[in-house]
Amino acid sequence: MASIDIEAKSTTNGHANGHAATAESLIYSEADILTTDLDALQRQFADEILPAYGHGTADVMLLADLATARSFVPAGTGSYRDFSYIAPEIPEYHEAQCTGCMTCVTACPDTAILGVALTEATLDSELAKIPSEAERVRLRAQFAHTKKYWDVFEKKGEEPALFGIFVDPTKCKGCAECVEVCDELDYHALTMISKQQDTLPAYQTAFTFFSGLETPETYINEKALADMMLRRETLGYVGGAGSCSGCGEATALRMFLGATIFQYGKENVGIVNATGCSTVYASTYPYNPWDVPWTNSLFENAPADAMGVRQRWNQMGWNDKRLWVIGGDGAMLDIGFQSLSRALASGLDIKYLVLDTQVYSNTGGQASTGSYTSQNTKLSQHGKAHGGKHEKRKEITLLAMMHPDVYVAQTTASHINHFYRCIMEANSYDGPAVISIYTTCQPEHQVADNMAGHQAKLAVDSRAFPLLVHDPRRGESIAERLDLKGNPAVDQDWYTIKKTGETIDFLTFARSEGRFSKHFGRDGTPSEELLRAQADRLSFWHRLQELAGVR
Ligand SMILES: Cc1ncc(C[n+]2csc(CCOP(=O)(O)OP(=O)(O)O)c2C)c(N)n1
Ligand code: SF4
Ligand code: SF4
Ligand code: SF4
Repeated sequence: MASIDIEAKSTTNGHANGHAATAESLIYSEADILTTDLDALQRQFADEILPAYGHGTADVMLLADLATARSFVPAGTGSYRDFSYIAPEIPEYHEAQCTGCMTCVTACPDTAILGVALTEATLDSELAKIPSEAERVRLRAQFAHTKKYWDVFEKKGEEPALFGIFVDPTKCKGCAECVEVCDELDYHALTMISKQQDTLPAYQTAFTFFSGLETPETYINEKALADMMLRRETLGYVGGAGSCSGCGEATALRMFLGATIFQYGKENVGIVNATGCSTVYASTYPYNPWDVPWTNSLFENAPADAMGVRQRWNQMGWNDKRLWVIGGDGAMLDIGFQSLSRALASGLDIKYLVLDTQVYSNTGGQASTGSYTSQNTKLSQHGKAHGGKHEKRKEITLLAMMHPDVYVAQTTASHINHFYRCIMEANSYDGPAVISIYTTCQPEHQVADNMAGHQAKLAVDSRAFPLLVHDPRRGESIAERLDLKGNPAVDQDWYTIKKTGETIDFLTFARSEGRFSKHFGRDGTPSEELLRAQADRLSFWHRLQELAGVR
């Protein structure tokens, strides 16, 4: 029988499997590994592993043990991670300006800003449990009278609710994305402040108070999709992931899971994740942000892995459980395309989420076939001979549509309703579905930490990444199935802002990101290569217009 030889890092600890921890090296048989007592491992995580990592003593205290051998990490351990030391700033909430729109809660990549709506009576009875008068007053001031939860309910003759926003100081990475989205809506209810000595304890007290509150179902309007995250269960991506501050992928992941849990419940979702940033930041041992079953396959074969899971689940009668594959543009439309194509052709009821950063982000930013023409990447470096990537971009949505009866959508996390609708339609579709999502990657796109949503919106407005939905349930022809709703000026080449007369084209988009900066002369003149990229984006847009019957 095969065995695994793990060098013990310490000789002092007890061990989950009853092995004496005195040897220099621990030998586990395959049987040991396959018959691991998972309950014991869970307890070991709670009692030893997480506290040791929390205190920074893991390196010297912990054995390289069976949990490590099995790559075992229990669900949702990210909630124990403390990031409070990494950012000098944190958002401050100005309740008087808040409308309760939930956009900040939806946009935060780290599940670090949350909302609650509750009646005055409930709030008062919860506050009454706090002994300090000053504390009660401070917490009471965190709640707003909004039109959405107060005026509207009052008008209907129903009990109105107060609304509050709370920041978890242990999860916040200080990216300021929440401030940006609130400002874009012109509400200005959040600002970044510098952390002072008393900031973190005050935020922690407020967040602990928030954690004991629950929004009653009456105030969760199923039609206002952004409200889904008022239901605690939808926060199945708990934060504590090792993603960069402001990462555009993480927001998309939180939203996809929130919508799926909202529809099907936490017990009915499973994830197969292709290697990429999303697996590395989701399994920086011992922390994992997923509160649902999750497995990491190889980089290029996640759809094949999911085919096995789907068929086993079906044998067990679990046909209704939702199975999602997550992967980057590298894993899904570039090197890993063959596996995806095979799985789509099988017709199996599996959903695929493509996190399109237009580059192999995790390995340092190499070009994929999803990179834009002229893009400066590690495999298409901008130099004297070549101005960035020479080839044209490959479009996963067109390819997926050419497979038999696949639900296909392209969207972004900043188009909240469009995004949620696509996820929910994919979930309810009886067959394969591919959702391609524009995901801002700060280091590789060279944009600021608070710009994920802004850049995603600009990518749509500039035809860099048009929104689309192809739903085979709508009819036979592609024109019947394909919908470009949500894009500005659907029947035009480019979108022109009426107020200012400014035309938003691919050059506008490129000008706003560092990855294209070398294409502009001192006076702002674009290079030949960039103009070729612009022509490619227009040609793709024309193709979509033609297929949708708009052109
Ligand atoms: C079979 C295999 N080949 C290559 C790698 C190395 N590798 C790990 S992550 C990665 C890039 C992932 O890029 P992408 O799929 O675009 O996801 P992103 O990191 O951009 O989210 C590569 C090449 C690997 N882990 N396994
Ligand atoms: S985005 Fe602004 S207005 Fe909307 S809920 Fe958040 S803080 Fe309130
Ligand atoms: S600053 Fe960033 S991490 Fe912190 S709450 Fe806002 S969006 Fe979330
Ligand atoms: S490198 Fe890019 S995709 Fe990866 S975690 Fe950072 S921002 Fe997200």
